[in-house]
Amino acid sequence: MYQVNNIFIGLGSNLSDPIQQVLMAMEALQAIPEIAVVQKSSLYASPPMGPQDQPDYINAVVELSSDLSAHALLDCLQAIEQQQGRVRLRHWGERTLDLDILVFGEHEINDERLVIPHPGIIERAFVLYPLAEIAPDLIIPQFGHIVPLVQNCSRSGLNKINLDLI
Ligand code: ROI
Repeated sequence: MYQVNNIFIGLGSNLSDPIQQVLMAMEALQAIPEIAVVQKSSLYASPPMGPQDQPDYINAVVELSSDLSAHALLDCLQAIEQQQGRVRLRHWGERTLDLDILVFGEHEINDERLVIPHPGIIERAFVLYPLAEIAPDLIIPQFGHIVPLVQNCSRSGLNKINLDLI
């Protein structure tokens, strides 16, 4: 197995104490022997994309290195979602925890389980801004350098959270 660097995971929650959901998911990732958490973004609050009659989200991005395949990593992410009691009430609706593989090194994957790079990256401020915070030089396969992507994406009410105040 060889190590893949520049793996980026998006974290999101808007149910059951979202800040704790995201922090616990970061710890759960750190506890997996085949995964090294290289960087963690700040936490961000954002209004929902999708139906507006749901709570605001907490979002963050982490950078990993791992010798897992993308599909084995997805299995790990889904196990963490389940351990944290994932519920998802409706399509584009509220959820306890969402963990998405945004970027998997240079790899491009498109099959029934995974589309990588994640197609939502470029239109989602709650993904792009935390990603740019920790990887300002990132070049995303298919989408290019992160700087113009961020410049073309309105913040849409995204706010960095100061955890010292909580
Ligand atoms: N909206 C925000 N702000 N953050 C999310 O993580 C998020 N996740 C989703 C949908 C329902 C699209 N909306 C979101 O899956």
